[in-house]
Amino acid sequence: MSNNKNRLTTASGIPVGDNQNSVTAGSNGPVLIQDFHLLEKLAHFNRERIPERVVHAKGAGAHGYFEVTNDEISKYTKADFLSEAGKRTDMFIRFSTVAGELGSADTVRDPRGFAVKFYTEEGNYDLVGNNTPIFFIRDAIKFPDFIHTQKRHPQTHLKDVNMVWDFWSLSPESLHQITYLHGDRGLPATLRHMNGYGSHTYKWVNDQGEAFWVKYHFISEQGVKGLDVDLADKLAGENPDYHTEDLYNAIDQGDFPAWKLYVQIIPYEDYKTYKWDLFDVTKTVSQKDYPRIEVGRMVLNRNPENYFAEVEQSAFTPGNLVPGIEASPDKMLQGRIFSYGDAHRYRLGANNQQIPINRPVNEVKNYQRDGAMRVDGNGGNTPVYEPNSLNGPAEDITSKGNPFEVHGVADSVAYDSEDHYTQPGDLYRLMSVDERDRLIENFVNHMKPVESDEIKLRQIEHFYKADPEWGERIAQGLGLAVPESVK
Ligand code: HDE
Repeated sequence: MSNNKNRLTTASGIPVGDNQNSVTAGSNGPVLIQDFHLLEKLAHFNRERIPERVVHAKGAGAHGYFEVTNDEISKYTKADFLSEAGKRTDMFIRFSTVAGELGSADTVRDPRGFAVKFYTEEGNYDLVGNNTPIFFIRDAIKFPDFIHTQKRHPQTHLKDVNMVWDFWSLSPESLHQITYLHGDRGLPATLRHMNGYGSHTYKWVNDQGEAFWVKYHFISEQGVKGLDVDLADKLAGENPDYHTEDLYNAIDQGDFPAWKLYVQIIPYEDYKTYKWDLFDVTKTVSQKDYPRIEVGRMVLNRNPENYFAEVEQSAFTPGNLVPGIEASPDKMLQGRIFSYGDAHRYRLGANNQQIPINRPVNEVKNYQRDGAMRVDGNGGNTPVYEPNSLNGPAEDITSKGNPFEVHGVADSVAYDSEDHYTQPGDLYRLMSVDERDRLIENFVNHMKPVESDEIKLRQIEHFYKADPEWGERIAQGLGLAVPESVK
């Protein structure tokens, strides 16, 4: 047997004799079907692509660690990885754009995914957020429709601003997020110069069973910087992977990006009386009412070895909630808890959590068996049912979720508040003069190609209701007048 340790093999480990020439009958003869190496290479090549994410398809990832910096946090949650200052947990993050396909440009105006997987000793905790603290809609039932408007027109297969603005002008709850989106933060200079947010309100539960509502803020230590619109357009053509390259090079050169994690802690009972619906993800919660408390620091210090293995195959779900962290009744969060696991089973298979990047650091013990790509020994000869008298893994009552009261009748109901204007108006008025000028210009340029004046006027009404100056300036930019009916 050859002692050549670097010899080429087939996927079954069989040494390959010739990787340059197919086996043929005579030098000019037909290729022989027995050339198994040729068949395997071509057949595997045809199967290299897996379904791309239906949203957030283009992304960049990095490994790092999270270190708790505040001992006080364990007052609010029993989550083990947050139990004491100095405790470090490995993590993996994937940044992404939302609407573009896998090969699309980085420097486009779009929210950025900010998906963090904490490999805690009590299983993986996934905090799957964005670089904006809010979202366009507040009920999961509208998500497929919304994303259809962000993708390609069914006939032309082109991006279509008519769909985008028709949907947004008919969904006034989107006004807050589209204002973020058309401001400086909608086009980050790099993935390192943007914040991350959990967006939803989540629930923390401490050792005494006391519950609190929380909002997560990852604040960039690099600062927050927008990208000049003209430069962004240029980069989208010249270097569509500009953000991906920047993140990789920064880490490769030891310039490790870092974020401080803060939370807003909201007393449980406040959900009944607070001026805004804590479970409406189109609204923020004022830091004057609930100041941010520091939790820890996230540092990205290692690039993936292999993009497909670690970034493309990474699977995050808001359903991965470790003891001490729970969902709130936010309809969007509830919908997401189903959707992500379903997306992973479709994209990566029933055993996607066994793919190394998704595997927890603690031991998995359950009665799930079989399924495609079962590569963890499938539980060996251990019991396959529970309860059992064979000392198989059993539930741990201390990990039970925190009970909470529910009331009302089962029905499809709209949110109580239809105030979609106060918070966007406040955001507009908070902006500096030149930020506001850029915002108006971005909106006008985006809306100009819309064919229907009816859509434009409908949207202008929303701007006007948030701030009359805002509405007037957009109308002027579009060569229209604010409808008298709204004045
Ligand atoms: Fe997502 N979202 N989303 N989303 N989302 C997905 O899951 C979904 C929403 C976000 O890097 C998908 O694995 C629904 C809000 C990120 O792998 C899918 C709703 C926020 C990523 C999905 C939302 C996000 C996704 C597609 C409305 C910020 C990329 C592929 C209820 C708080 C994660 C996948 C990664 C990916 C569903 C809205 C962020 C289709 C149903 C709000 C960062 O399951």
